[in-house]
Amino acid sequence: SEVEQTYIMIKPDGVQRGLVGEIISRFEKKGFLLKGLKLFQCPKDLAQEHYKDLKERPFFPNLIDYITSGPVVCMAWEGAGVVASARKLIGATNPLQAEPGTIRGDLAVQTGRNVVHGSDSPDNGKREIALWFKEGELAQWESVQTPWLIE
Ligand code: YYY
Ligand code: MG
Repeated sequence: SEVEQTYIMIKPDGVQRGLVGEIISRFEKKGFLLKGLKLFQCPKDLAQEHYKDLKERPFFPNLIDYITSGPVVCMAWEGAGVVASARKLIGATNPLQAEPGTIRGDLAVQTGRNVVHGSDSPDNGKREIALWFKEGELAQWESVQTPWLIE
């Protein structure tokens, strides 16, 4: 599959619950390449833009309050097939339905506190990384692991 990028975000509950290292580790150990990383207090307008497709849903105001309730950890990860693979690592939206072994399946119990976000398509990966990161915030680098991960 194509090399692509996905936007992964540890939500405020993940930060408050001390799960930052645990969640980053899941992606790091899998073998994807970290391109961007920051702790960030999200303003309301950015949260609304990020979730604009959901703005007519009844839970939208709660969702915006939740995402802006404390700092989040913003990440850009790169790799072949990273978008779909990250969604699998994250698990189903409702943590009670998420499989054990996934981040939400292991670490969360409620949809409204599901600890992590992941882009749902390569196009949304691009859109979301452009939304959350400024020019120059992504690193250009190569990991020494790459030849041991990709033949
Ligand atoms: O991509 P994913 O996060 O798994 O779910 P979405 O359907 O895109 O919804 C985004 C976000 O909205 C979800 O992670 C929690 C919240 N939400 C909710 O609070 N209640 C719902 N019934 C559906 C989604
Ligand atoms: Mg989504």
